[in-house]
Amino acid sequence: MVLDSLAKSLRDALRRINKSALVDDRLVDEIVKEMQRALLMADVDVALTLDITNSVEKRAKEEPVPKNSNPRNHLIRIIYEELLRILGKPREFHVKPATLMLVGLYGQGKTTSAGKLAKFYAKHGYKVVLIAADTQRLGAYEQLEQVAGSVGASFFGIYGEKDSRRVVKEGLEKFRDWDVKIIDTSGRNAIDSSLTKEIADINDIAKPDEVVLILDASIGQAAGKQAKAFNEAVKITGVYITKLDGTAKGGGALSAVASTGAPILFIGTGEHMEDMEYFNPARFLSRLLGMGDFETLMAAAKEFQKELDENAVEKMAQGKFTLKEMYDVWDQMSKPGLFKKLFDSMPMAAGGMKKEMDEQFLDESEGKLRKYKVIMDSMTYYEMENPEEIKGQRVERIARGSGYNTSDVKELLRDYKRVKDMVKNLKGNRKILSMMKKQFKNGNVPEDLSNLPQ
Ligand SMILES: Nc1nc2c(ncn2[C@@H]2O[C@H](COP(=O)(O)OP(=O)(O)OP(=O)(O)O)[C@@H](O)[C@H]2O)c(=O)[nH]1
Ligand SMILES: [Mg+2]
Repeated sequence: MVLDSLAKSLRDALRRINKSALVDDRLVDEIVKEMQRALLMADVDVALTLDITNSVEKRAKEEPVPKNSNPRNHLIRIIYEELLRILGKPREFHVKPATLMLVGLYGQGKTTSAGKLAKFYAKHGYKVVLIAADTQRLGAYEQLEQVAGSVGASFFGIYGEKDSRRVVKEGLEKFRDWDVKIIDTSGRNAIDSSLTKEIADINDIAKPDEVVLILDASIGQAAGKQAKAFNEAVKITGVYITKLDGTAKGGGALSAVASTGAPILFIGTGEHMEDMEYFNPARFLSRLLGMGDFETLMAAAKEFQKELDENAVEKMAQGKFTLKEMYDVWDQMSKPGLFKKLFDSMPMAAGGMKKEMDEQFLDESEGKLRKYKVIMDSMTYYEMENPEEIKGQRVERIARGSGYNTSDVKELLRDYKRVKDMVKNLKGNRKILSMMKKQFKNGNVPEDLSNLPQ
């Protein structure tokens, strides 16, 4: 588990809030003190820690509790929102054909992460080549070749060649038709002029879509300084923080990098090739706090409130329901039961819709949902947004990437269409629409945190 002890302290604090009969200043003070201790132990910067915890204290003592919440949930929400601030903003990342250059100092995890990224892209059905541009370290060629073999990616290197520029030029030329090219560059002990020059040259030759800085989480706060220095030397487009599984200082690394404004794109959570995750601050925090569905419920509550204002219940009924919406719901609600819970909390039972939903969709076996998620993971952003374009070759590529058959992909598309039609049918049902609106207006949105798994 990532950031074990920070997670444990924060979870204990939330549990305590949930159990307390009364939210008073004394409880807030104790919780704030516990948060301070936990964040500092995780190597989060002192000033940042104080900023966050002071803000929690002030808001908890001064902000009125919204009428659709209660003091306990309100305090938890404040803690969640303040902690989220230290993780930075997510960067949209689209899985599509691309050239990636990985940079970083010695031993940060560049070569391992190159393999993980190759596997990630291959899972999406793309043809990937790993290019060995680390011409400095002995054995770098063999290591990358071995990694490429283990993830089923192609490999290019020139054995014994010292000029990384030549390797990159020839590699890109030879593997021109490959979808994804990942360049593993050489490290140094520190950022020096030879490293910046080498990276700048490779950058000119390869014109990569992404320049990803690889940083070892165990350096804690120092990751922020490194991110800044690299960003000044070469423009980085994202950061990959490795070894979050094996350090107590991960909180420091994440928060320090986020505070430089460099987006954290991925995290490495183990030595195996599948131990990598796309980094989404809100999702990461919900999981850390042991509330897989916390963010979703919050987001849903907020979203519905907003939609109400914009009259978007009708908008949704008019059709913005792509695979992306469907995926987000599934992805965030790891348990299908929660999906059902959300729908149950809507007053749809009145129409035949809920029954139909149950039959068609919600009560499907977990296996099917899991299968659909894997298939959707193999789709590109464009495909998720435009499901009607998924046919022919695309179906085949997605099937190949996910390890399922084309018939499974088609089945998913059929089910998606059914749900979409159901949502669309809402449009015609004025009675249900007006009931939904009234319900939302009453603030009757799912925000009951007391039932969440502890
Ligand atoms: N636990 C854990 N170990 C990791 C992770 N990422 C990389 N490692 C390990 O870190 C060590 C160094 O990784 P490399 O990928 O060789 O690092 P590098 O940056 O390519 O190193 P140089 O080529 O020497 O500059 C290896 O033992 C990896 O197994 C991770 O996310 N978790
Ligand atoms: Mg390496």
